[in-house]
Amino acid sequence: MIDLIKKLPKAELHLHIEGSLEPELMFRLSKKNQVDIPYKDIEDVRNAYNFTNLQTFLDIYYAGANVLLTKDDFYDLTWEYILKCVENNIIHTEIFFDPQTHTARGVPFDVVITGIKEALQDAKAKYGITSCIIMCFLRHLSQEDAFETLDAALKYQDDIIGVGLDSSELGNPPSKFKDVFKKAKEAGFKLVAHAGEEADFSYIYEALDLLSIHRIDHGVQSIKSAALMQRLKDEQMPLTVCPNSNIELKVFETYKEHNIKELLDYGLNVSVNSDDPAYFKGYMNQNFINLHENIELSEDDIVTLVKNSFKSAFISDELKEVYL
Ligand code: ES4
Ligand code: ZN
Repeated sequence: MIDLIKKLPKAELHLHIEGSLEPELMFRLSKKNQVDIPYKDIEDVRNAYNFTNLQTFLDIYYAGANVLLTKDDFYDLTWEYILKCVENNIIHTEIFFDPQTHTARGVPFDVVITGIKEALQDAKAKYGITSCIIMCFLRHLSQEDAFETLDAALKYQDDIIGVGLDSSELGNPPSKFKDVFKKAKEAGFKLVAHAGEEADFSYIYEALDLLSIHRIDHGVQSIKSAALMQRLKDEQMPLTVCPNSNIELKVFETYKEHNIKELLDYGLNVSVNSDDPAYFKGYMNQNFINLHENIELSEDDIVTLVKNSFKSAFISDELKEVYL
């Protein structure tokens, strides 16, 4: 089984590039840019990665991102993730970035997007890896702030395929961003949103009905509503599930309690993704291996999960045919 997991060409649909910042690169950039980080060594960092919920993770994740300043920093960050794609046999990836985390520190939007984009161009040239970029609004900030971010992105519509919604979910429902998602839709962006990660399934209904999203990020709380499950199945709405993340952030107490197999058996369009792999103990293959070691998944289940990623990717029908 582990052989099959490693050998299958895979796609990733839910990956925060800032969440792929490994401690080694964090230290290198901290020294180079003279930005302090609250750790004395790599071991100290690993010890700090002990989360009790989403917010305890986000506090550490935003602190880590402070070391990213220049175009080269964003290039190096993205390139290191691409090398992990090669190791994990990921042949297509859709990458989230959080522009507000950087513009709030005075790092221009242009520096961030250009560094990421150039690494992705090199990934295509050197490894044939295809990719797209999705810009996320931070939901703990205001809708007005999101509007400013959307305005900055309009210039980069050739580079940014879609917009998403991430950060602190509880207390920041999708309805808060209804108007900015409407504008993003009119501008032609694909739409996704984190929903039903920690918050209840009403957030998933809001994301579907008020934001008109094309995919749900996480969505594991949908299991609490039979009506919602039926709808997600009927619409074959993609759910980009992130098993390691859910365990590390205590959405489920243990791997054995993870509900991905129930979602899959019900007929939902679920995929496996790594979310913030530098913080959640592993990249794509490790997510599959952990699932395999804790949950009874057949070879067919693994193949279905992988196919669902390609099926739900923001790529042309022609490229989908090639990949499927
Ligand atoms: C995130 Cl796991 C998760 N949830 C919500 N927002 C995020 N940003 C980065 N990782
Ligand atoms: Zn996420």
